[in-house]
Amino acid sequence: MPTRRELLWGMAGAAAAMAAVSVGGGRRARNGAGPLDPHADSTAGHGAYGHSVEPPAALGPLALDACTIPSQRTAGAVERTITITQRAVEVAHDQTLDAWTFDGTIPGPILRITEGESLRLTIRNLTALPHNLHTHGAHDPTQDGWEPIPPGGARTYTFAPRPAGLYPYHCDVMPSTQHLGRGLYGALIVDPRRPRAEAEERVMILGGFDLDGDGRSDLYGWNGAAGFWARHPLKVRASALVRLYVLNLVSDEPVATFHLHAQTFDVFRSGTRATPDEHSDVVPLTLGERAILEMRFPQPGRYMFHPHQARMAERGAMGWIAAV
Ligand SMILES: [Cu+2]
Repeated sequence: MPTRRELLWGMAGAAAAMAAVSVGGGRRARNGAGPLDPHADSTAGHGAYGHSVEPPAALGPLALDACTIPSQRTAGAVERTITITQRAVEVAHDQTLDAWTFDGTIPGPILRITEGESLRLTIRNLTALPHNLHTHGAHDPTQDGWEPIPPGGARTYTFAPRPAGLYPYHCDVMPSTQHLGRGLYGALIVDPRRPRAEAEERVMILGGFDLDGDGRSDLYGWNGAAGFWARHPLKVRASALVRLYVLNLVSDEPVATFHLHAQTFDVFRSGTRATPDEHSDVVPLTLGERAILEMRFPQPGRYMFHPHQARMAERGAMGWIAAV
């Protein structure tokens, strides 16, 4: 039987979904070239592409940096406390998700550790429903994080994540479409003992936003906001080695791709090997799958990226990389 909170959520979600259709640009998406957004940054080419989802107006160009630019490689053990909260998060212009978050953001904080070192995570649940934080990869199974943490509860897990690679962490409480669709996911980078080459590093997590709570994503976005990277291109230095940590946390589609225009990249699937598995311009990622991509942009300019799934690209997941 649904709780009062869930009933309220359902009502609010239904209203949001109706707004998504009328305001969020389903109409504009279908005819391909909606009216130009008066707020659009002309340098981003926003609007001219016909991309219909506007990002939250309050988010400036640096707003998602904390979820996008990882810290430097760490040495030694890492200890973190992560708090699960419920809060309203604007995921597109005038589109608010009644979100569950790790530390207040979608996605949660980027976790980083060197292979073999100890990671100690304390998870506090300040919401009214059970949640947890389960980390992918190999570790002590008693420290996996699958146990639901009751409202007001906390648990601590200590483990040495292995092998080196890129891993998602996420809430694993059922139904996972809801717990992922409302924002409970993030990235864990496990660096190899022998450091990877110096690079400009960015983490890009594709998520779906289930505005009406029906288990189906209504909007999509990289690092917690639909339309953001179309307005505010991901900036990298031309000619520098760029390393993208790309994860697919969309819970209700069997596959998503990362496709880059005008440049190709090395693909390190799951980031667990030192040599590339392939070289391409598109990489398919099943649910929870991820890849480290390495590329350079010798020619300054704007390079489009998006999932090749049209529904996702048209509903917020198209963006630009600006090599400057
Ligand atoms: Cu949960």
